[in-house]
Amino acid sequence: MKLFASLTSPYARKLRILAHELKIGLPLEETSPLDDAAALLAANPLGKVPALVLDDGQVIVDSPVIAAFLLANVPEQKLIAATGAAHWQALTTEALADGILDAAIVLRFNAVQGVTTGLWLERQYRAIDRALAVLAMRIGHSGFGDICIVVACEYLDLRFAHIDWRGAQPALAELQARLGDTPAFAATRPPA
Ligand SMILES: N[C@@H](CCC(=O)N[C@@H](CS)C(=O)NCC(=O)O)C(=O)O
Repeated sequence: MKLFASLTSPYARKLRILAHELKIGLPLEETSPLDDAAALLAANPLGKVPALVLDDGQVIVDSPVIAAFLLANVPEQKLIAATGAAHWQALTTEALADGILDAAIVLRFNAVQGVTTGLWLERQYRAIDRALAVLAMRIGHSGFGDICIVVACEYLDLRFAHIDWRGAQPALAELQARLGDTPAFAATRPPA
């Protein structure tokens, strides 16, 4: 199988860290979504990364779906409860962390076009702040959830150094300090 992804995509980084922890080989087909490469568009008509292509040609898109696929391939994994309330809690943590990424990507693509103010952008900043506060209370509920949280926080470091999430949420800072240097995080840190 191969994962269409850029080295800076935080959604892809979540999957690469997960694959590392699950000891699943996940070869990368390095692809910038903005290039609209034919191979990516053939795999994912949305033109987004990450997209996973299996050896039989089957395609899986959207990082939560790909994450679920990877986790399902290792039944003895301990990163997320297989069923029950704890399972849904962990997936909700993933969704909140991904939601921070979604808001950050809106800010990022607007900034690239020179748009840095406006009601819609302010709304994204508020969503990020609120979600960070909630995620700080969800630390330690699941290994997978903690990975998702730290991926989102480190993406803010990469693109929005002015967002002082460490000052606002010291518990997140402590989690990032604990996980950020583990081999999976170190091996997938995006180039500056
Ligand atoms: N919900 C998707 C979001 C993926 C996403 O937005 N990826 C960005 C790169 S980090 C992208 O490909 N953007 C290009 C575009 O929106 O056209 C997921 O979780 O995989």
